[in-house]
Amino acid sequence: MTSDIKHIPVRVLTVAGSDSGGAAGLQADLRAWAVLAVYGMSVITAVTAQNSIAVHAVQFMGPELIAAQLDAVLADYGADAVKTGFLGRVEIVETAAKKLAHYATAHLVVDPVLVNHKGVAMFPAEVTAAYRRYLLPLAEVVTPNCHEAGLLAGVEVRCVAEAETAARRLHDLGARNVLLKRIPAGNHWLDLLFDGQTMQRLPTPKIETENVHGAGDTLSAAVCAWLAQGEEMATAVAQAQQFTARAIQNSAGWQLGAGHGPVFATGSMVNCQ
Ligand code: PXL
Repeated sequence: MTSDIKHIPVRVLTVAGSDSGGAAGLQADLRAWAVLAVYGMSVITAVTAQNSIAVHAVQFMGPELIAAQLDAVLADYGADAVKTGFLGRVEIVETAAKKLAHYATAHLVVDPVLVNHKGVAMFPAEVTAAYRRYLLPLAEVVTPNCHEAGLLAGVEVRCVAEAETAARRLHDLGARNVLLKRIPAGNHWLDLLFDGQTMQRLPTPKIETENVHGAGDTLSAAVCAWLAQGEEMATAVAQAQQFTARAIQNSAGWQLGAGHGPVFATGSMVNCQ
């Protein structure tokens, strides 16, 4: 017997680069989304050749192909929430912003990938300026680490007070919420969540491991999944923090690659829904 009721899965889209090592980028997003039981789609912005140690090569997709991918999925499947990750070029930031505005994306999570794991800028300053100009005004939430927040806000971010200043500036630049992550705070980390009114300080555990490759991607993908399911921002962030901590814990003891090993979200993680 067939049912008349047609169930539609929660649909999420990442606009991101491929990590050949599977730790970060669209692979991390799709893995997190499979665990969270939402339907993941991927618009590929670049292909990177990388492993646990370094990025060896990058080839960017042309803006026309990126626009065509966005049109293909958004005009047909649609998306309940979208996240952007590795964009890396002014014309890619601009193309993504134009299309996401055109399709009136319901929830947009902007993970501003601007620095490598050492905190060193990966792209020219014009790319940061393009995020400020085109993407931040569309973002329901922007999820920088301290280095990325510093670049975007044009201030130094070395402590919680400086991070709060940066969060306020990013809100002034148009992001409706700012999740500024992994601020060093003694024996734990602090994430800041600012909605334009309340600055929440959210402690997160410091898990002793080198295996944190893809942690930021996993966090922003999880926020995106919970927003897509209709959760409020504070709840989406709290759930995503727990999910990411469990994923880091899940892979903390692994020996995979000689550098920073992957964060591996799996369905066997307890209480991950
Ligand atoms: O973790 C940030 C990130 C996301 N996506 C891709 C990357 C990186 C970091 O290098 O290469 C494709």
